[in-house]
Amino acid sequence: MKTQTDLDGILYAEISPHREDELDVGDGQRVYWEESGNPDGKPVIFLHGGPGAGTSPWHRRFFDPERYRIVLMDQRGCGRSTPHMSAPEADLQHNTTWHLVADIERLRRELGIDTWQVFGGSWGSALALAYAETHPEAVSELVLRGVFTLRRHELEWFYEGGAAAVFPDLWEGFLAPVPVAERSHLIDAYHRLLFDPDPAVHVPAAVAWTTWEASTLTLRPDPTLVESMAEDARATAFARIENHFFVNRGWFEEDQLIRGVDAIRHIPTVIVQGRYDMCTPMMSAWDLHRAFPEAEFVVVDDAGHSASEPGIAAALRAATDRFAA
Ligand code: STX
Repeated sequence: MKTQTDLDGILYAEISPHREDELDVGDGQRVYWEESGNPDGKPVIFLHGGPGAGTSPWHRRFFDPERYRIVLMDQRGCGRSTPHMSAPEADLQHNTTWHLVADIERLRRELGIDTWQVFGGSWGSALALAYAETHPEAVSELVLRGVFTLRRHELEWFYEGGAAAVFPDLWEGFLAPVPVAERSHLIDAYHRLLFDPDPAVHVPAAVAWTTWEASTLTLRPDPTLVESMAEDARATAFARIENHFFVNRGWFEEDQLIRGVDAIRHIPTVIVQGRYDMCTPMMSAWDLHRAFPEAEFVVVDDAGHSASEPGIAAALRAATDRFAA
């Protein structure tokens, strides 16, 4: 991730959790969660990206620790949740969007929280929309960044060659592990590679998949971000989980998340989008804004995808500060 120094003066100082635990969600899965900030503050749940990226300590920094009760959760199979999907016997049959929505709701009840703010970027925005549209009564506000809704054209843009128009150099690295004959359906081809039991096949595929994604998240190259994401075990879980969700289109009907917004238009919402987001381009945030005009729509003109982009981080913090007041 970007170094702390980059975000000093934009986000809150780094803090430690005062509570860490795992929730047994059944299916042999244990979901890591932690609480930091003010135990009597306004509850917020942070939903990380990927899916499969896990949370990081700097994710606590979007929230005023004096005013927020900050909950971070590692979604099934990644981060500190177990079993970790880098394991050779990784089995993703109990890992779908709707399992994650149920896990979030289970955690809310476990923590005795009536309503909470839901803060999610990228995949986290898709999960936040899925959760809010399923349990609108549990959501006090929504903060969404880098909107992603897993529609066909979004997946094709990033994983089937659209963004190659901007990054032909990096795209060669994404194609490299895939046999030439299989390059017309890259998500499917990657599915075979990532779930091959041989680490000599699945590890390089996972690293190539993750390197492509990590290299295109920021307006300017960020080698530290790429290096941290492309480490073998982390990349394997990330690429497998993402690929599994994308092969299955998130278990959504096409356009389900945007069509479903009528259920949540009463919820105070901020949408933050980088103009030069190459991973989840602005078309999706725009479609959401059109369907949900009550939400505040903030376009950051000099930013890519990542929440660590200074303009994005500042807009997110402004949103959480306003909702805390
Ligand atoms: N995946 C987009 C996403 O949620 C299509 C995502 N990509 N990278 C990230 O998230 C991290 C920056 C969180 C690793």
